[in-house]
Amino acid sequence: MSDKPAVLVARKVFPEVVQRLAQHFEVEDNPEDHIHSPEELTARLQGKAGAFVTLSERIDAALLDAHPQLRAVCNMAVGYNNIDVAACSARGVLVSNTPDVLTETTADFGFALMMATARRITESERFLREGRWDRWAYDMFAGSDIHGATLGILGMGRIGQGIARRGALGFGMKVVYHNRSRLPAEQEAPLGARYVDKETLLRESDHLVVVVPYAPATHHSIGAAELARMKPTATLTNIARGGVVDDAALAQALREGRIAAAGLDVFEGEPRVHPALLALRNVVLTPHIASATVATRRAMADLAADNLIAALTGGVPPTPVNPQVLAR
Ligand code: 8YV
Repeated sequence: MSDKPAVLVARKVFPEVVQRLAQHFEVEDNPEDHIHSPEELTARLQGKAGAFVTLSERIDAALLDAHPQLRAVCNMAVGYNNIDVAACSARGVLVSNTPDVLTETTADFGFALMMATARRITESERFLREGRWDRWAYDMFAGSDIHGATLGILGMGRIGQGIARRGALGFGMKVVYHNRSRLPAEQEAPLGARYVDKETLLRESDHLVVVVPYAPATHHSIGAAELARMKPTATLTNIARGGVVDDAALAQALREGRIAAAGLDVFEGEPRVHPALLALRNVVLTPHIASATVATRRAMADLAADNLIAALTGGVPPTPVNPQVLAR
């Protein structure tokens, strides 16, 4: 028997990262990338002191109660709505996430998705591939401008600010935002960003990008009532979490032309996608890949591993979500 603590790496990740963890731990990994049911996850956590998890693994009170030996849950994601942090804290289980390392990559993608949506890139590509392009036409796939337009940001955290920076400094967009709290003046000023109430944000945005974390308080932050307040020419981009936008209400608003188009990287109940969205032409749909560059995914995996190693070897985890657990 080894005296190394045992850990679970719940999903397939970079072999180099698994090897690094194996220098410190008895690692049970998942090279076949099997998606575990809650029962299977509970079974695989048997005897594990730590878990390297992703958004696909739900860590709740029942699972924690079945595993009192568990001391650290390290998420390879900046968002952690898959983890009941309060239940972890109450049981002294450290939770960590992967902020900062994915900010710029995710902001790049959010901006690209917004542009693809406004300029109808995937819709026009489908048309071309289907062999339907036989002439020039004055209004063929005419979309809406990015430069000079009003960029609305719901959720002005690190990623929201990254998108605002791209819009203001790169494309001459006017930036309006709504957030739990207003940014300090020295952060607003270089972007010319204007803090507005949600009503004004919805009314003024030509391109609204949603970047708030998911929590009960942000559930369906954009639903039928909010969509009704937007411009009929506006686009909506969601790179936050499924559930922040009401997908059924969005599909209906898009069908009825109440907004022009939507770009969605996240979905309620993903990897399933609402069939009403799949039936629309004025949507750009991507499979939750905003952080997916090789370098950023590697940095996220390394940071999750750094947290796990520190948490279980007496070090200081770099990015804890519930640092109060460490003080005990
Ligand atoms: C992850 C994400 O790839 O970081 C996040 O919160 O949504 C993505 O970057 C995904 O959550 C996998 O855990």
